[in-house]
Amino acid sequence: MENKLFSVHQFLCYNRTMSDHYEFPYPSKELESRHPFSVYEHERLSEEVMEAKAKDFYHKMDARRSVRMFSPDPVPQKLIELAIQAASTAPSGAHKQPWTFVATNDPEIKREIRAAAEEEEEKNYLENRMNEEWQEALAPLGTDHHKEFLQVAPWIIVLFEQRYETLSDGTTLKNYYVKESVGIAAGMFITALHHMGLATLTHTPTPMKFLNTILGRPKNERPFVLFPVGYPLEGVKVPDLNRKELNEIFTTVF
Ligand code: IYR
Repeated sequence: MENKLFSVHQFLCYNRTMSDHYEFPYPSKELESRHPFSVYEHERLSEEVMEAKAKDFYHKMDARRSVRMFSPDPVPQKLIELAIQAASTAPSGAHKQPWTFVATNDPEIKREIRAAAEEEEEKNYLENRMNEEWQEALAPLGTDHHKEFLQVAPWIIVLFEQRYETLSDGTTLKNYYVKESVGIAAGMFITALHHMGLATLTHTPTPMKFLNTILGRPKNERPFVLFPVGYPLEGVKVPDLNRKELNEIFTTVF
Protein backbone atom coordinates (compact mmCIF):
# COMPACT_ATOMS: atom_id res chain seq x y z
CA MET A 1 0.00 0.00 0.00
CA GLU A 2 2.96 2.30 -0.50
CA ASN A 3 1.18 4.45 -3.09
CA LYS A 4 -1.42 5.71 -0.65
CA LEU A 5 0.60 8.82 0.16
CA PHE A 6 0.19 10.49 -3.23
CA SER A 7 -0.42 14.24 -3.01
CA VAL A 8 -3.33 15.74 -4.94
CA HIS A 9 -0.83 17.31 -7.32
CA GLN A 10 0.88 13.99 -8.01
CA PHE A 11 -2.48 12.36 -8.47
CA LEU A 12 -3.51 14.94 -11.08
CA CYS A 13 -0.20 14.63 -12.90
CA TYR A 14 -0.39 10.87 -13.05
CA ASN A 15 -3.91 11.02 -14.28
CA ARG A 16 -3.13 13.64 -16.88
CA THR A 17 0.06 12.50 -18.52
CA MET A 18 2.04 10.12 -16.35
CA SER A 19 4.70 12.80 -16.78
CA ASP A 20 6.43 12.33 -13.47
CA HIS A 21 7.12 8.70 -14.05
CA TYR A 22 10.45 8.37 -15.76
CA GLU A 23 11.66 5.11 -17.10
CA PHE A 24 15.17 6.56 -17.46
CA PRO A 25 15.63 8.95 -14.54
CA TYR A 26 18.38 11.55 -14.73
CA PRO A 27 20.95 11.23 -13.34
CA SER A 28 21.22 7.47 -13.43
CA LYS A 29 22.74 5.83 -10.33
CA GLU A 30 25.80 5.05 -12.42
CA LEU A 31 26.21 8.67 -13.59
CA GLU A 32 25.74 10.03 -10.09
CA SER A 33 28.43 7.70 -8.80
CA ARG A 34 30.89 9.27 -11.25
CA HIS A 35 29.90 12.97 -11.26
CA PRO A 36 28.49 15.20 -8.52
CA PHE A 37 24.82 16.25 -8.67
CA SER A 38 22.69 18.34 -6.36
CA VAL A 39 18.99 19.02 -6.01
CA TYR A 40 17.84 22.02 -8.03
CA GLU A 41 16.33 24.64 -5.73
CA HIS A 42 13.12 25.90 -7.27
CA GLU A 43 10.17 27.67 -5.77
CA ARG A 44 6.92 26.92 -7.56
CA LEU A 45 4.78 30.06 -7.82
CA SER A 46 1.09 30.43 -8.44
CA GLU A 47 0.05 31.15 -12.03
CA GLU A 48 -1.26 34.57 -10.95
CA VAL A 49 2.10 35.52 -9.50
CA MET A 50 3.90 34.17 -12.57
CA GLU A 51 1.69 36.16 -14.90
CA ALA A 52 2.25 39.36 -12.91
CA LYS A 53 6.01 38.83 -12.94
CA ALA A 54 6.02 37.95 -16.63
CA LYS A 55 4.07 41.09 -17.52
CA ASP A 56 6.35 43.29 -15.45
CA PHE A 57 9.40 41.77 -17.07
CA TYR A 58 7.99 42.07 -20.57
CA HIS A 59 7.13 45.76 -20.05
CA LYS A 60 10.55 46.40 -18.56
CA MET A 61 12.24 44.73 -21.54
CA ASP A 62 9.95 46.43 -24.03
CA ALA A 63 11.26 49.76 -22.72
CA ARG A 64 14.83 48.84 -23.68
CA ARG A 65 16.34 50.59 -26.67
CA SER A 66 19.76 50.60 -28.26
CA VAL A 67 21.17 54.09 -27.98
CA ARG A 68 23.85 55.78 -30.07
CA MET A 69 24.64 58.71 -27.80
CA PHE A 70 25.89 58.13 -24.28
CA SER A 71 26.55 60.43 -21.38
CA PRO A 72 30.26 60.62 -20.51
CA ASP A 73 29.33 60.22 -16.82
CA PRO A 74 31.46 57.52 -15.21
CA VAL A 75 29.98 54.14 -14.30
CA PRO A 76 31.55 52.13 -11.46
CA GLN A 77 33.46 49.04 -12.58
CA LYS A 78 31.50 46.99 -10.03
CA LEU A 79 28.31 47.48 -12.10
CA ILE A 80 30.03 46.27 -15.26
CA GLU A 81 31.34 43.24 -13.39
CA LEU A 82 27.88 42.37 -12.08
CA ALA A 83 26.39 42.52 -15.57
CA ILE A 84 29.17 40.24 -16.82
CA GLN A 85 28.59 37.80 -13.97
CA ALA A 86 24.89 37.72 -14.87
CA ALA A 87 25.77 37.14 -18.54
CA SER A 88 28.13 34.34 -17.62
CA THR A 89 25.24 32.38 -16.07
CA ALA A 90 24.15 31.69 -19.67
CA PRO A 91 23.82 28.07 -20.73
CA SER A 92 26.58 26.93 -23.07
CA GLY A 93 27.45 23.89 -25.17
CA ALA A 94 28.88 21.19 -22.86
CA HIS A 95 29.06 23.94 -20.22
CA LYS A 96 32.27 25.21 -21.82
CA GLN A 97 31.39 28.88 -21.18
CA PRO A 98 33.32 29.85 -24.32
CA TRP A 99 33.40 33.60 -23.75
CA THR A 100 35.72 36.36 -22.56
CA PHE A 101 34.42 39.83 -21.73
CA VAL A 102 37.11 42.48 -22.12
CA ALA A 103 36.25 45.85 -20.61
CA THR A 104 38.08 49.15 -20.83
CA ASN A 105 37.43 52.68 -19.66
CA ASP A 106 40.89 53.85 -20.73
CA PRO A 107 40.53 56.99 -22.89
CA GLU A 108 43.55 56.10 -25.05
CA ILE A 109 42.34 52.56 -25.75
CA LYS A 110 38.84 53.84 -26.51
CA ARG A 111 40.35 56.39 -28.91
CA GLU A 112 42.28 53.64 -30.69
CA ILE A 113 39.19 51.46 -30.95
CA ARG A 114 37.17 54.35 -32.34
CA ALA A 115 39.83 55.17 -34.93
CA ALA A 116 40.13 51.55 -36.09
CA ALA A 117 36.34 51.05 -36.17
CA GLU A 118 35.82 54.25 -38.16
CA GLU A 119 38.50 53.25 -40.64
CA GLU A 120 36.68 49.95 -41.33
CA GLU A 121 33.24 51.57 -41.36
CA GLU A 122 34.39 54.22 -43.85
CA LYS A 123 35.05 51.41 -46.29
CA ASN A 124 31.63 49.91 -45.54
CA TYR A 125 29.68 53.12 -45.99
CA LEU A 126 31.77 55.24 -48.33
CA GLU A 127 33.46 52.61 -50.50
CA ASN A 128 30.34 50.46 -50.88
CA ARG A 129 31.54 47.44 -48.94
CA MET A 130 27.91 47.09 -47.81
CA ASN A 131 25.68 46.42 -50.81
CA GLU A 132 22.70 48.63 -51.68
CA GLU A 133 20.09 46.34 -50.15
CA TRP A 134 21.98 46.42 -46.86
CA GLN A 135 22.39 50.19 -46.92
CA GLU A 136 18.67 50.57 -47.63
CA ALA A 137 17.78 48.32 -44.69
CA LEU A 138 19.87 50.59 -42.47
CA ALA A 139 18.38 53.84 -43.78
CA PRO A 140 15.73 54.19 -41.01
CA LEU A 141 18.48 53.85 -38.40
CA GLY A 142 20.60 56.49 -40.11
CA THR A 143 23.88 54.91 -39.07
CA ASP A 144 27.08 56.09 -40.71
CA HIS A 145 30.82 55.69 -40.31
CA HIS A 146 31.07 58.12 -37.38
CA LYS A 147 31.44 56.18 -34.14
CA GLU A 148 31.88 58.96 -31.58
CA PHE A 149 30.09 56.91 -28.95
CA LEU A 150 33.11 54.62 -28.80
CA GLN A 151 35.04 57.44 -27.17
CA VAL A 152 32.27 59.13 -25.20
CA ALA A 153 30.70 56.10 -23.48
CA PRO A 154 32.55 55.46 -20.21
CA TRP A 155 33.05 51.75 -20.96
CA ILE A 156 33.63 49.57 -23.97
CA ILE A 157 33.10 45.87 -23.42
CA VAL A 158 34.11 43.48 -26.16
CA LEU A 159 32.67 40.00 -25.97
CA PHE A 160 35.02 37.46 -27.52
CA GLU A 161 34.00 33.94 -28.48
CA GLN A 162 36.54 31.20 -27.72
CA ARG A 163 36.58 28.90 -30.68
CA TYR A 164 38.68 26.43 -28.70
CA GLU A 165 40.40 26.29 -25.35
CA THR A 166 44.17 26.10 -24.95
CA LEU A 167 45.46 24.21 -21.92
CA SER A 168 48.67 25.22 -20.14
CA ASP A 169 50.56 22.32 -21.81
CA GLY A 170 49.59 23.69 -25.22
CA THR A 171 46.94 21.11 -26.13
CA THR A 172 43.68 22.44 -27.47
CA LEU A 173 40.13 21.46 -26.60
CA LYS A 174 37.22 22.12 -28.89
CA ASN A 175 34.25 24.20 -27.79
CA TYR A 176 30.74 23.38 -28.97
CA TYR A 177 27.88 25.54 -30.21
CA VAL A 178 30.05 28.59 -29.66
CA LYS A 179 27.88 31.09 -31.57
CA GLU A 180 24.71 29.93 -29.85
CA SER A 181 26.33 30.03 -26.40
CA VAL A 182 27.93 33.43 -26.84
CA GLY A 183 24.78 34.83 -28.43
CA ILE A 184 22.76 33.82 -25.38
CA ALA A 185 25.37 35.36 -23.05
CA ALA A 186 25.25 38.57 -25.09
CA GLY A 187 21.47 38.73 -24.68
CA MET A 188 21.75 38.19 -20.96
CA PHE A 189 24.41 40.91 -20.72
CA ILE A 190 22.13 43.40 -22.48
CA THR A 191 19.27 42.37 -20.20
CA ALA A 192 21.39 42.77 -17.06
CA LEU A 193 22.54 46.25 -18.11
CA HIS A 194 19.00 47.37 -18.88
CA HIS A 195 17.72 45.89 -15.63
CA MET A 196 20.21 47.97 -13.60
CA GLY A 197 19.53 51.17 -15.54
CA LEU A 198 22.40 51.32 -18.02
CA ALA A 199 22.23 51.49 -21.79
CA THR A 200 24.21 49.86 -24.55
CA LEU A 201 24.39 49.28 -28.28
CA THR A 202 25.20 45.96 -29.95
CA HIS A 203 27.90 47.21 -32.24
CA THR A 204 29.74 45.06 -34.75
CA PRO A 205 32.33 47.18 -36.55
CA THR A 206 33.09 45.02 -39.55
CA PRO A 207 35.58 43.40 -39.86
CA MET A 208 36.61 43.58 -36.22
CA LYS A 209 39.77 41.56 -36.03
CA PHE A 210 41.56 44.81 -35.01
CA LEU A 211 40.07 44.29 -31.54
CA ASN A 212 42.37 41.29 -30.98
CA THR A 213 45.38 43.52 -31.64
CA ILE A 214 44.28 46.52 -29.60
CA LEU A 215 43.05 44.44 -26.67
CA GLY A 216 45.86 41.85 -26.86
CA ARG A 217 43.65 38.78 -27.18
CA PRO A 218 44.95 35.32 -28.17
CA LYS A 219 44.19 33.68 -31.49
CA ASN A 220 41.60 31.23 -30.15
CA GLU A 221 39.41 34.25 -29.45
CA ARG A 222 37.33 36.09 -32.03
CA PRO A 223 35.39 39.31 -31.38
CA PHE A 224 31.68 38.54 -31.30
CA VAL A 225 30.15 41.90 -30.47
CA LEU A 226 31.27 45.22 -28.99
CA PHE A 227 29.18 47.02 -26.39
CA PRO A 228 29.63 50.70 -25.54
CA VAL A 229 28.04 50.99 -22.09
CA GLY A 230 26.95 53.97 -20.03
CA TYR A 231 23.97 56.13 -19.20
CA PRO A 232 22.01 57.28 -22.21
CA LEU A 233 22.74 60.93 -23.01
CA GLU A 234 19.87 62.93 -21.55
CA GLY A 235 17.24 63.50 -24.24
CA VAL A 236 18.86 61.03 -26.65
CA LYS A 237 16.59 60.15 -29.57
CA VAL A 238 15.97 56.67 -30.91
CA PRO A 239 14.22 55.71 -34.14
CA ASP A 240 10.47 55.19 -33.77
CA LEU A 241 10.54 51.49 -34.50
CA ASN A 242 7.71 49.06 -33.92
CA ARG A 243 8.23 45.61 -32.57
CA LYS A 244 6.59 42.73 -34.39
CA GLU A 245 3.25 41.66 -32.89
CA LEU A 246 3.00 38.31 -31.14
CA ASN A 247 1.07 36.81 -34.06
CA GLU A 248 3.92 37.68 -36.43
CA ILE A 249 6.59 35.93 -34.39
CA PHE A 250 4.68 33.13 -32.70
CA THR A 251 2.61 30.24 -33.84
CA THR A 252 1.38 27.08 -32.22
CA VAL A 253 1.21 23.52 -33.40
CA PHE A 254 -0.99 21.11 -31.51
N1 IYR B 1 28.50 47.78 -38.78
C1 IYR B 1 27.95 48.98 -39.32
C2 IYR B 1 26.70 48.76 -40.09
C3 IYR B 1 25.51 48.34 -39.34
C4 IYR B 1 24.98 47.11 -39.62
C5 IYR B 1 23.84 46.70 -39.01
I1 IYR B 1 23.05 44.91 -39.56
C6 IYR B 1 23.19 47.53 -38.08
O1 IYR B 1 22.02 47.11 -37.46
C7 IYR B 1 23.70 48.78 -37.81
C8 IYR B 1 24.88 49.16 -38.45
C9 IYR B 1 27.79 50.05 -38.25
O2 IYR B 1 27.92 49.73 -37.08
O3 IYR B 1 27.51 51.20 -38.59
